[in-house]
Amino acid sequence: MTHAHLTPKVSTVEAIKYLRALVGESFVLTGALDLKTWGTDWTKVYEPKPLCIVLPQNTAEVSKIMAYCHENELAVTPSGGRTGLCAGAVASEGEVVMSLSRMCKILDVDSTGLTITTEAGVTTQALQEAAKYIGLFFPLDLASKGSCHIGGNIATNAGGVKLIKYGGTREQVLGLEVVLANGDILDMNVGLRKNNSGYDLKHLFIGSEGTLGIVTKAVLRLMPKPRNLQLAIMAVDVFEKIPKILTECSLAAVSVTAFEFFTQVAHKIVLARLPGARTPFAASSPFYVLLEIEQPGSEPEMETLLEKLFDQGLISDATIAANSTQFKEFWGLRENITESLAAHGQVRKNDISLAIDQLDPFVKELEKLLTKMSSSATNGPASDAMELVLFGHIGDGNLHINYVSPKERNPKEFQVAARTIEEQIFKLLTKFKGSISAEHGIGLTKKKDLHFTRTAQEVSWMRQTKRLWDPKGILNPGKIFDV
Ligand code: FAD
Ligand code: 2HG
Ligand code: ZN
Repeated sequence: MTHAHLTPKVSTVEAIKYLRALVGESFVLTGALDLKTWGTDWTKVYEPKPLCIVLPQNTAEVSKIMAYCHENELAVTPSGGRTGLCAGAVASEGEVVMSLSRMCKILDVDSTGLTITTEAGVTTQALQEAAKYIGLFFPLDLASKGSCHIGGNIATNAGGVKLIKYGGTREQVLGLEVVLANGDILDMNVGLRKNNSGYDLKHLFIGSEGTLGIVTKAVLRLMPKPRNLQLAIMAVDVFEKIPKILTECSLAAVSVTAFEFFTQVAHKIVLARLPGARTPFAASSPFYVLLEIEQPGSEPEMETLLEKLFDQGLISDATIAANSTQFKEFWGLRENITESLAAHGQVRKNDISLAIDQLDPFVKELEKLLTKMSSSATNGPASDAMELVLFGHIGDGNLHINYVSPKERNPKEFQVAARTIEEQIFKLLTKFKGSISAEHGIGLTKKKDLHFTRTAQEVSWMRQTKRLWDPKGILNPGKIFDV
């Protein structure tokens, strides 16, 4: 089995034999459990069917594997930590899965130039720890940091919880080394802060979801450590107050390092599913905002800000984390939403973004739409119930909408029911000029919806770009769009 546009020139047996000779017997996996495990990501919707899993140990091996696959028309799916949420790393049509897991060395940390040079298979957390070790800070931060690779972060242009202050992955990348479809090694690895000498090609690969090249190395920005972080959870009674709170933060000139939100439903599910989780509030509230600020001076900026927000009626309750244990607990209430939802039921995910001033009008229309849809739906059994759970990086205009039904529900029916609502939401989103993907990417799950966000002209240029860099279409075929 392979993609329709490819005609493999070698048998599976020959390909595996060649790859084993290249990287070593034990670094080409073909066992049923390995194929299942490595052929999928967090989405778990598509049936994994890779040809094999190959684990190169350096760029030269990646290059030889690509040259062989190019020559023999074998599809290749690059694979990182497999935490992706849109089936970008799924291999369901006989692809060679190229995992960068063995390429996990941090090569250099420069505390003068404030850079870190790394192989692509290093986890985000390992980079954070390496920076911390020398008294610096790597700002990319997401709940999957213990598993996801920097190569995967770059390929998805991951966002995370600190984007509001430091930017996303794209903003951290100073240099890249990429192996192209034909095996050529493209070194854009100089890592200069400033370099206006022609097109900055590295940006093409950031967010390209493994369709243009295999990221093998990166030079990334480091930052001075943030000083004296303060964290508060605020209870908010109506959504429209959340953007207003953000405005007040800006007017008060506080340095916001995270501005996250979740609904009462999300909060309840975390409290029910996360061992030891506690709510800091006596009464529940429809919405919660997690606000982290840097408070370097002696002024109690967080207290002053919260007082102001109370006086203006923008928040109904708030608690400031009193110590590092509470700091972790509060963050846990936000960062464990995804895991808690997965334990709670079947989940389908949206990851939309809007301009901040469009958030409130959009949410108002969304509420109307959902009321209309639920009143027109017939009442089925309890197992068919569908909850919409909202949370996300609201300070960036990024709203995660998770559709959740009990595990007992027929999975196909669940997907159909969730899709019906999703389509209406995407139509609404178009009206507000939003995007169907803020940070997770398109992969397989959202490719049919690309047109909601991108014009036909844009997609046509994307296709031409893909054909230029990968004329045979062997790199992660079928992801983002069909060529
Ligand atoms: P994978 O899932 O392995 O792959 C993702 C894509 O990148 C695929 O298309 C793959 O082919 C490609 N790829 C992987 N490695 C390479 C490489 N070396 N070269 C070229 N292409 C490659 N995402 C966010 O943006 N923000 C969040 O806050 C966030 N939180 C999350 C929380 C949880 C609990 C989970 C499970 C996921 C979360 N994610 C988040 C999604 C996910 O962690 C990110 O998309 C992450 O960047 C994926 O990295 P990965 O190494 O797991 O990549
Ligand atoms: C987050 O912000 C991640 O926690 C995951 O991007 C979002 O599960 C989701 O929908
Ligand atoms: Zn997110």
